Amino acid sequence: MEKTFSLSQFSLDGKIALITGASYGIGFSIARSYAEAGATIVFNDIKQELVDKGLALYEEYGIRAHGYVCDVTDEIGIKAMVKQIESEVGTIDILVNNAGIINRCPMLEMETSDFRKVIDIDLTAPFIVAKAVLPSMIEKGHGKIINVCSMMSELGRETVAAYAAAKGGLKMLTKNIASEFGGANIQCNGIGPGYIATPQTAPLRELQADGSRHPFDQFIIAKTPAARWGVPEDLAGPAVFLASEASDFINGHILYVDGGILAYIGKQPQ
Ligand code: NAP
Ligand code: GCO
Repeated sequence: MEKTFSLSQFSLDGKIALITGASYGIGFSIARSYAEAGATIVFNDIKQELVDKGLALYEEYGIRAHGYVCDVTDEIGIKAMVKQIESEVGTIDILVNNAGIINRCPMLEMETSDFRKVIDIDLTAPFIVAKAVLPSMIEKGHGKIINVCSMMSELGRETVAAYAAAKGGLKMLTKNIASEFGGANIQCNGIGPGYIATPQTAPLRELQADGSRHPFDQFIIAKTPAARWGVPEDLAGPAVFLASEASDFINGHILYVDGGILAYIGKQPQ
């Protein structure tokens, strides 16, 4: 009888994965799950101290990761890093565009230069890194690109104009890479984390002077059917799925991992 399914479809054995900005937070958690699934981990971060901190963390979990210092917005630097990875580790099978920043600021108070910086890191950099790894993927005849999108790829809110514009753009870059390179057996999908407890969202969860929870923290719990913040580990399974053979016929899709936020209109008045 023909075998239609095997758990080995989820294996990343023998694959080389580059995860950007993965010294800690969501990137680290995705990388850890890839290592667990059999992949060799390569990551970069913007400063040597961060890379060293990341390497120590990977080692704590028994993972022999390869860390590089590189700013994702530096096109020449990224090209050189990808070349170096190819000669030191091997060609990249899986790219996760994870590095990102947020600048929370009311739109009328935001400097255009600050808006541009968010677009540069959260949208232009995934283009730069994808462009650097695609030629080898095309040559190899396969590749997976996973862009870390956001609730803000779909929704807006006060103070995040630049971030929402960048993550909305990243959703469309994802669909475009899928469209342009699907024929070369390259799948480009997005993962859209909900509100995840990481240093990036720490200011939204800070305890108030009187010991009560931050109003935004309470707002998120009420908006999330799962009634909790996500943790980076919630992204592990979905991220492995999108990097594995199991998702080979999924292309240009954004997989939201949000505890149900996007499905929910909000609590009814009692
Ligand atoms: P994080 O804790 O701030 O980690 C982001 C990482 O990217 C940091 O290591 C950061 O280094 C690095 N980075 C920033 N700019 C860089 C650059 N130019 N070049 C190389 N590395 C750079 O963020 P996170 O919460 O784990 O988020 C990871 C990704 O998920 C981001 O794209 C974020 O937008 C997205 N996301 C987060 C959430 C959430 O709720 N946390 C939800 C949806 C999407 P530094 O420490 O030096 O900044
Ligand atoms: C914010 C948050 C969000 C999250 C995330 C949601 O200020 O609203 O930081 O943007 O980080 O991207 O998916």
